[in-house]
Amino acid sequence: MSKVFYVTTAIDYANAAPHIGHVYEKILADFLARWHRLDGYQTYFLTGTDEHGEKIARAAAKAGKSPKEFVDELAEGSFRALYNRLGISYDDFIRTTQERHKRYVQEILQKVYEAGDIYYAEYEGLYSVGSERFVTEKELVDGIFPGDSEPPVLRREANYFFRMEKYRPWLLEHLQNNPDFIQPTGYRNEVLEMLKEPIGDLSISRPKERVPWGIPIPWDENHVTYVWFDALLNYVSALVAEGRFEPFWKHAWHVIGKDILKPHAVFWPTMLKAAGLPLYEKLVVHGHILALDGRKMGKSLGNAIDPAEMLEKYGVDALHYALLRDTTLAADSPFGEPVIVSRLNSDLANDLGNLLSRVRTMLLKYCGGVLPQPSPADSPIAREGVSLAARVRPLVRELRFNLALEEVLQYVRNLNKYVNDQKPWELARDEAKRKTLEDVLYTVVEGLRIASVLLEAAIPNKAKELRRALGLGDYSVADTETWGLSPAGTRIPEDAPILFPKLEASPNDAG
Ligand code: ME8
Repeated sequence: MSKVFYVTTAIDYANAAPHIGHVYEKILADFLARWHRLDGYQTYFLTGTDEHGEKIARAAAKAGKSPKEFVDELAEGSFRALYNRLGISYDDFIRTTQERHKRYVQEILQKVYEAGDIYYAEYEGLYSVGSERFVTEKELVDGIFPGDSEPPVLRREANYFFRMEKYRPWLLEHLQNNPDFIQPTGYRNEVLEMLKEPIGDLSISRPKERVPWGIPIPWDENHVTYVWFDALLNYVSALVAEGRFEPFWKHAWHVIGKDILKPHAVFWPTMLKAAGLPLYEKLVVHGHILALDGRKMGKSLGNAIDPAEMLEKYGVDALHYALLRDTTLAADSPFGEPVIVSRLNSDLANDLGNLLSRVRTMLLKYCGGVLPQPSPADSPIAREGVSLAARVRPLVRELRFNLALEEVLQYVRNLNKYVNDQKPWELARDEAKRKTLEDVLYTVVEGLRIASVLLEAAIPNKAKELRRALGLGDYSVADTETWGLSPAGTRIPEDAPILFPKLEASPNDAG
């Protein structure tokens, strides 16, 4: 039976440069994609940019550019370029201004229209341009929709509407029957709460005279498609255009932030149902990245960290690792430079990097740089190693990435302790203990091989570099469940750079 996995991120609004929240989400999805590839799943990973709507049109006008020119620069020059440098292992990058996407949106609109689920009506309500949707009085805090910088505006216009309310009982039942559909559970409960009361119908068009920047409604040239109806369809349009709807769609996991829960948990499933498409498998919701003082990060507050600068300073692996290890999906997570520095020093330099350099030094000194032939092993540390994947795998599937990484790091610490206890440097002084010495060193190499594979989704470059420094190639997660796959006789390279150079002090200490 072949295992299939499809993971997506929210497509970022191409209206300003990417921030650390955007990067965090892409790293979460990248971790899932890499893990599933390593664990034998046929995997497809989609990310991209959301390029239509009022918010973008306004930003373009402010920059004195045409919307197309504006989004081209941001999507390619900012978002995609940064994600490439960050090692985000996407298989496809969708932009909602691409023909392949526009064509599909029009096809689905036509289909839902013909099925009778779209009607024309006049509507009056409060509109949030920041969030690009009508909001209810109940959703406002002190007259403002959370996250917006301006209060919503009262708007009255004739639009096309999607009969969303009609699907509410069905959606509620689906959520009740599928406790894992929206995870972590706190977000699922929020959605169950939303669905207790009428959700209304969804306005899915905008008059072209007011918002010309959008996909034309196929049967009415005076209207363009509402940006959310357009954007959500990216998850399917990208697959259809590339002939990959099968086998991937049914296995879709959407990674999104908590502020866009309603569009993904309410609009999107009902849209899919009306279009006669199967539902996605899981909505993976994450909290927000906050400044270290627990406040929202913002340019105006002066407490934002620039992801490009962090990448430049600390590298791909440390940034991925710290964002995965020091956050949880269920809540907002304070994050900043000192967090990266302390994780880099403790887990990566002290525990992992140091173990590698210890074992390399001893192999070169005592074994001529050649991996010895081990005796058949049944030691506690070997048993712990081969059973590690069975503990890490469920933690990944349950979205507890921090705990999954901690599980592997605990094993690395146990390996360090094993070296301290076995004292290879003492064994080396006694020729009668030669075999024991060789077994100890082989055990450490094998333990590091296992740990490196189980950490690879979080430290993709360094995990490979670590194995290269031991003369080893690549392995799957399943290969960590067998002891002894590091080939005896392997010659390790004489020189290898320090895996994670330790940083002297946190930038805060340095002033
Ligand atoms: O919402 N911490 O785009 P977007 C963590 N185009 N994640 C954050 C964050 C923070 N501080 N701030 C934002 C959109 N995000 C739409 C999506 S999907 C069909 C359309 C997350 O650029 C946010 O929750 O405003 C979202 O998942 C993603 O960044 C893109 O946000």
